[in-house]
Formats: sequence, C-alpha cells, structure tokens
Amino acid sequence: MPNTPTDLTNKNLIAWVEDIAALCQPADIHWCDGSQEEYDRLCLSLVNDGVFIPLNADKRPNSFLCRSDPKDVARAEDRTFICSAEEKDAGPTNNWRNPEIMKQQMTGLFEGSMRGRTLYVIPFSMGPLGSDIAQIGVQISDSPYVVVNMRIMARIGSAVLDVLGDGEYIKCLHSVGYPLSEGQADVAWPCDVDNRYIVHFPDDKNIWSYGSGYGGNALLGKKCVALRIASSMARDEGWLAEHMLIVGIESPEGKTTYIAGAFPSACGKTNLAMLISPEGYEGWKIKTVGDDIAWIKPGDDGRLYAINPEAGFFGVAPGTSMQSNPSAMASMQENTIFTNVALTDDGDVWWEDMTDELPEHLIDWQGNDWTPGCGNLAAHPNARFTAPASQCPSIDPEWENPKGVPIDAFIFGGRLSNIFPLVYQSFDWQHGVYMAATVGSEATAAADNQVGIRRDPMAMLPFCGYNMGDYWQHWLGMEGKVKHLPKIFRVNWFRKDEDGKFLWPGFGQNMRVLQWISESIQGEAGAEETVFGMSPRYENLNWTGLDYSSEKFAELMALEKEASVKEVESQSVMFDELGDALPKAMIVQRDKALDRLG
Ligand code: SAT
Ligand code: MN
Repeated sequence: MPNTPTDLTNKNLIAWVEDIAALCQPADIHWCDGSQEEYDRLCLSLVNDGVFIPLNADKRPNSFLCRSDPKDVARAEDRTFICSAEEKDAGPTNNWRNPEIMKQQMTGLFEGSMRGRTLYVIPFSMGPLGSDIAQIGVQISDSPYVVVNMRIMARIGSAVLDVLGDGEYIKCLHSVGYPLSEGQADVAWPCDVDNRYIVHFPDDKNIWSYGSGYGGNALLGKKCVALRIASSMARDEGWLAEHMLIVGIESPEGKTTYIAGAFPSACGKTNLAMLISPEGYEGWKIKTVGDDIAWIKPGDDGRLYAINPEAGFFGVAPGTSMQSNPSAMASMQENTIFTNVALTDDGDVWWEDMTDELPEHLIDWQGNDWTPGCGNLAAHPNARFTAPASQCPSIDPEWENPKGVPIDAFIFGGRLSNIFPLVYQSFDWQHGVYMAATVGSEATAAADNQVGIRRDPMAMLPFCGYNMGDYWQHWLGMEGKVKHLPKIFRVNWFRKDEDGKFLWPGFGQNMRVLQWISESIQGEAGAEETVFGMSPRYENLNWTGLDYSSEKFAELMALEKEASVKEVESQSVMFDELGDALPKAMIVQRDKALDRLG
C-alpha cells in the first residue's frame, strides 16, 4: 500500500508518480520521509537481503560495505545522452539523441521494469532547504541502495515536500532494469548493464536513467541534476553550475577568502578541498564548503555567492589515507556506505594505499580471498565512500548558509608534467575564461590523438548539459553582468624535472600557493608579468618551514618556449570542433598568447 503523504497537494507530483507506477508496474510504492528510522530500516533490510555487509561496530559504527556487479562500477559516459530539441544545442562534446525518439525507446525499457520491486519516491533538495540558490528534484527509483545513498548526498524526505509545496521540481526517473517475476530470487546488485541509458531532457528538466545502480548513473542529484540539468538552467537564468570544490582560506588573523576550483579527475581535488597546512607552516587554514560541485549566483551586492548543492561526499576510496587526506578519513569514520572496497578479517575496510603495510588477508571487492602478491586489486579503482559532509573535521561553519559564501577567485588546474608553471593569475576576465576553457591533463591513454593534453574545459567535459561553445560564451558574458567578478588563476602541482621527478612537493605545501592567491585577491601579493599571466616571484611566496631553493623555483616557473607554442597551437583541435559556437574571444586570446610567446 502506498504511503502517500496525506497532506500532499502537489497535483503534478501525485499524477507523475501514478503515471510512472502504471508504466513500471512495481509491487509497492514507498514515499521516503527521510528519517533516521527509515534509513536504519532500509539498511537493515539490505543486510538481511545480503546486499549490505555491516562493518565492525567498534571500528566503523553504523557503516556498511556493498559490492556492485563487476560490470557496473562507474559512470557510463558513452551511455550518457543530452536530448535537447536540436542537436546543435547539445554540441559536439555530448551524445545527442532526438528527445521524442529517445522517450519512446526508453518507455519500452521502463515498461514493467520495476515488477516485483518497491518504487521509492525520493523528494530531494540540492542545497540547503529553502535556499534561493537550491533546487528541488524528485527521484523515483527501484533501488533501496540509491535511497540510502541519496539520504547522505542530498537533503531528502518530507521536509523537502513542505518546501516544494505546489511548485515545480526536476523529474528524475531511475530503474536498475531488473524486474522480478513471481518467486524469482533477487541478486545482490541488480542491473541491466548492457542496456544502460543515462538520459537528460534539458528542455523539460527530466532525467531518465535505466540499467545502472552505480554512482552518478543512479544518484541522480549529483552529476545529472547538479551539473548537466543545472548548467542548462544556469545558462537560461544567468548563474553558474560548476564542477568545483568550494573552500575558505583563513589567514592567521582570522580573515577568510572563499575560492572555487575546478580540476579534471586525478588531480587531488578532494585533497585540496580538505587541505591541512604542513608542519612548520601553521596559521593558514582551509575550511571546506564542498568537494565537488558549486552553484554560484550573483548577489544583490554585485558579488558571486556559492553553495555546495550536496550534503555528503561520494569520494574515491583508493589512495585516500591518513597521509594524503586525514579529514576524508575522519569523515568516513562512521555512518558511511562503502562500495567496492575490500573487507578486512576484523570487519573493517581497506583499499590500495590506505596503509603502508599490506593486510595479510582480505576479501576483495568481488568477494574473493585476497593476499598480498595475489595479483588482484583489493578494491576497485573507482571504489567509493558515501559519507555525510557534516562529519568532515574541516567543514566550514558557513557550509549550510542558505545565502552561500562570497567567491573571490576561481582556480583551474590540470595534471601536467611540463610547460605549465605552479601558479599564475589571468590578466583579465576574458583571459581567465580562455585559461579555464583550455585546461586539461596529460593524455596518458593511447586513445588520444591530441598533442599532449586531454582537454577538459572547466573540468566540465562530461557534465556540461549544452553546447560547450555556448557555455564558454556564458562564462564570457558574466563580464558586464557581475559587478565584482572573481579573479581567475591556473595552478599545476605536477610539473616534473628532466629526470621525471616532481618539482613541487604538493599536498599540504599547496597551502603556500593558496596564501599567495588569497593575498593577490586582497591586493597584497607581489607578482611579475610573464607570458602566462601574473606570476609570483620567489620572494612573493611564504617559505617558512620549507627548504626550497630559488633555483628550483626558477625551474618550476620556467618558460618552455617551443613546447608552449605547440601547446597553444594545439588548442585549435578543440576550437575547430566547436565550429560556429566558438566565441571569437577565444581566438583573440589564443592570438594574444602566441604574440606574447613571440
Ligand atoms: O559517479 S559519480 O559521477 O558520482 C563520480 C564521478 O564519476 O565523478
Ligand atoms: Mn566530480
């Protein structure tokens, strides 16, 4: 029997749930109230069904391990579609399909897809409840795993329906695509992996996701709503939905400047969001507002204000350790769901690089015995922890301020072993947008014919819900609309010397760069003009507690002229791809860069 809230008046929502139920034919309907009691009950039934393994309550209270189907382990970008009315509105960097045809095709997939299962209705708010910057969505899903993860990652339940009232919401439909016939036994991770579709209809703000239960394919508030649909709303409404961390940089005097930063994957974004100053250089502090996504709107005072639309971290576990990120480790100490990590003999979790010493025996992410040297990974490389952001020791007291925090700078970085210096500031807004649009990381895989860099504009390549060229134009257009625009910086923690050794120690030492950025914002930092932009001289950085020579710094900041010219010229590959949608300002900026390089 459906437990439809008795005071629900939103006719559109009631009708939508009825329509979807008629299509998907679930055995039951459950409206999620978002309570702790509901969460505990669902987790317990997942344990009873053999889906969740409860972890050792002394070591990891109220936490669970879940193992996915070995083929359903990450976002499926080739199965992700933007169905705008016109193909050119999705642009060449997205997969486009005609919305009518896609809806028809997917209606076939959803027909009867929830047979034998419960249909959960999950009202959710991306952003603090009632914030002007927040948005409300409703996800329908047949996965209880999705419900409990959504409760950590977003604000869900009855309180959201109260804020929604009779208003509009983003419709998110999700099915794992594994109906059960009478008497058929379930599997631990139901999915229909070969028929996965993650589909966005930006024109009517609908998301239809079929066949996967994993991460961004299934927790639809995250990349689907908060980036793909929100970016297209932001274009129409004059704000920004970005794949950015948000942090406050607090000076020893207690003054905080907020920055938002975008990095392609594998650049240490989560570590930066929770950075701790190194020994010998105390006083400067990072306050975490968000680790992945920022929604940014102009305020009445002409500044930009940002909220973290999420309420939790869906972080990559492998590589996370007390050395690399003690705050992340503390965040997942309890009340955490782990997916595809290894299980220790005493009922705790483990993954590659968590400890220097390897455990003698584990059960790996696929449920098999693991011993050191057995040749298998203990955890899947994309294994995740889902943890409440409120448990992060560095969380900013302002992180749930419905007004957001004022953003004074954007930083962009890639993983690049040559050409790019440690840090520089753009000459102006247009130059900064160009710097952000051309960012990327070293192409490691062979599957790339671009010279050197795999471009990932604003780290939004898989997440921009419309034409990339129009998106750049939207960024350019902020000038003139926003009175106090943030400054724009590029950073690169990963430059190497001739022997292939990192020139910069990275990790906590990055705080020195953030200090310089913060002082630049205040107009208190020294800098010199270079071909890249405004860069710090050796004496402009605070070296207290670090033995780093001016010779090494010179190497870190050095210009590689020939390679730089090649890099700028190679930008034309992406520029040409965008065709008519490429803003002219990008050509202007590229020509200026070539001029500066002589
Ligand atoms: O799976 S998520 O999309 O949530 C995370 C990621 O792949 O970036
Ligand atoms: Mn991300």
